[in-house]
Amino acid sequence: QEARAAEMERTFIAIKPDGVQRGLIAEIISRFERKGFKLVAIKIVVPSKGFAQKHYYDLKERPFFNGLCNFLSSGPAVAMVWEGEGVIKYGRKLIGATDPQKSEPGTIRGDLAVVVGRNIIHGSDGPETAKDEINLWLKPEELTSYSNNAEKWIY
Ligand code: 3AN
Repeated sequence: QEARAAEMERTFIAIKPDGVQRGLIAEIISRFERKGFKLVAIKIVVPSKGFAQKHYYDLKERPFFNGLCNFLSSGPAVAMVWEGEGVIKYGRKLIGATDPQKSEPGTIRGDLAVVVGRNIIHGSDGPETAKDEINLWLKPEELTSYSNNAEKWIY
């Protein structure tokens, strides 16, 4: 059980400023929590513009890059690390397609968002990105590792 916990997959999830302003923090956390994923780090931060540019570095050539960085740095965001088997891929499933017009009902964006520029949540898209984003947003001492009673019923 201890060994398993040490190897468990982790992903970086952020509630963007629109999600925070709309009072959706608990709603979003609840969906990951009820699924059976474990919250191992959380903080609320106002990202600087430079920080947002680092986070979205891969999109720097896209026409919406500047607006996107302004948006992410426009107010508090909630930075989280979630842990669990398959959490990177399944987290993306919980989130839904990038464009809320295309995300299915039942997903976070499908249920709670309307346009791509205000899609309320970010989730890492693969193991490498997850590692990079966790390192970018959180200090090692902000990450926890613990077992709870639920996991022996989940796994
Ligand atoms: P995802 O967040 O689903 O991984 P990405 O990585 O393709 O999607 O895009 C990152 C972010 O860029 C999206 N969450 C969205 O806020 C923004 N974005 C993507 N496409 C557009 C677009 N056509 N116009 C405005 N913003 C966009």
